[in-house]
Amino acid sequence: MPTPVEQWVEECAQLTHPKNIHWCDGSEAEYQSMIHDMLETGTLIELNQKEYPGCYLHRSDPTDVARTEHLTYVCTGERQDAGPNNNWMAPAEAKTKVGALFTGAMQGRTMYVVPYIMGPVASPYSQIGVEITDSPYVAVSMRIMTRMGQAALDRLGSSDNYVKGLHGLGDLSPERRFIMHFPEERLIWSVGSGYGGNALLGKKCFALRLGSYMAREEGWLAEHMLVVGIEEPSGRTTYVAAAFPSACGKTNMAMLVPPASQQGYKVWTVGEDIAWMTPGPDGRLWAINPEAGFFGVAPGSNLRTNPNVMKTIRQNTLFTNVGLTPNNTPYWEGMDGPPPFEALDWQGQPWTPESFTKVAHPNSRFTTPAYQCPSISPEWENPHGVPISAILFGGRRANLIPLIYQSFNWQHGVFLGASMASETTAAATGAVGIVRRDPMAMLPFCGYNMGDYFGHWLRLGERLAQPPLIFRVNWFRTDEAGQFLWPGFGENLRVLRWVLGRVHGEIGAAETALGYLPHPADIDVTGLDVTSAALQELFAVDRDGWREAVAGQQEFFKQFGERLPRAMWQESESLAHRL
Ligand code: OXD
Ligand code: MN
Repeated sequence: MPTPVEQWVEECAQLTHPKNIHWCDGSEAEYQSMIHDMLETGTLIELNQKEYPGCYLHRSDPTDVARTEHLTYVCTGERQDAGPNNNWMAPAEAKTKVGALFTGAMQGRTMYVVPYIMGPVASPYSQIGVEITDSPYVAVSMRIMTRMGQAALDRLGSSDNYVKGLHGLGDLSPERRFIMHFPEERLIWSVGSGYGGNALLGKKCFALRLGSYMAREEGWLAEHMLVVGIEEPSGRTTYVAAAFPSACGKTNMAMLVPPASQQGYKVWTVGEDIAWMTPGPDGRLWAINPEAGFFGVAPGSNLRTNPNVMKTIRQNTLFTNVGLTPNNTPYWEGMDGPPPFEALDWQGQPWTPESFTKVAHPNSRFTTPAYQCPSISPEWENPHGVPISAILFGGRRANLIPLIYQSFNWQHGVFLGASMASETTAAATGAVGIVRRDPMAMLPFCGYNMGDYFGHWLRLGERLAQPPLIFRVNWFRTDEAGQFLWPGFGENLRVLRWVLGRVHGEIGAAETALGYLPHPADIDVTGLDVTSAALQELFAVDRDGWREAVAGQQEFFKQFGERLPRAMWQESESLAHRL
């Protein structure tokens, strides 16, 4: 009697007609043999094995270099359940349309069956997925990003409680690219892209879009958040989760190295992109990192911005769309040292510093195992997770939003997350630098109507006897000349120390229209090139600017109609009133 997963694999094979089917066991030998095959076909290029042992370069199709939100759909029976925040297609129409693209799509190719666990192998909060793919690059990437192979099949047994993901490269044409989510069936269909979040289905598709849908049904949260443990000189460690939109420094904050002035502090990495958080029996919120690796943005990474990631990616790492030096090492804009005199760009074309083009694609990435990270937390695989004391919501905003402020309470904190906006980045196709609403940094990732999502957050807070404190942060304020007002990176620890002070009731705050703001004297700026005028600006409340912002927030809220919880609207009215 075939198990449910065997049955489903058979159905997919009948649809896509692969030449053969390979069930991935997740072993090292299997990984090496797949790498070997991809070196033969040119899908991977071997990097300098002395300097970057176990590292390879992949170049994706030039039209397939970032998540494509406009081709990503949530296919619920009722359009309203997907909400105005998602593209929607009726499930039957989606199956017909995309089914046609899958018909015979794997002819002459190998179908890889990739069973995987999202979360630590033995955690009660972990979930199982199976991705079927015709891309060996996707299969090996899944081995880095998840607990992949036999362990997942063993945990699944003959159960049908897993998320199904069917992925095919198709012809890679954006015309025939669709990333379809069927949350009511716990099913994902992705065709026409081999890149990142479009193709590694455990990540955005499962851990966030389907995850958020499942989390609402089951009473937990699936969020676009890093998780860190901040250890103080006293030895006390406090866990903080932080939501930032894509390519806004989550990986850097997750691996923050305290600057020389902050000796005795240590930041431990639990996760750098996604957190699954559940109320525990003690009334606290407990978080696990569902992933096992980092799929991070390469450009801008260097020994100053993120020394830990630079050490992490020196071995066993797949690089995608970075440049290549004559020494066969990876290169990207903002990497340490002078640019190479000559190199190959991300498409393999000759490049020199005079080329006036980017050597690496702005969304070029590394895929690397989390355990290699020097700052990985000893608790990162704790099956019970870590208790979260504070949640930060941060966007990339040149003006208006202070460096940090704290919400009055949980409900106000949910409003701070719900009213967040940020400038767009290269992580998704489309214009860069446009301010768009991005509640909780989840706009591209919430698998259901965001009005209902805000309601879910509000209700979940009621179950927490000790809810995390909620803050908004903005590392990206600039002055009139466009210069950053705050140095950011490791120096953000100075701001995080205020968070710890608030969590432990050890530091005061000023009550303002926006929320609790730090007394500027409580942010330690000794040794920094931050003038008191800059500090004033970082904590100023521009009332006119805020009145305009509230009007914008309300416009955004209106599109959710009856699905918007009254409390969210009331919060925006109260803010307007306080201004
Ligand atoms: C990511 C993203 O890849 O947010 O993490 O785009
Ligand atoms: Mn992300």
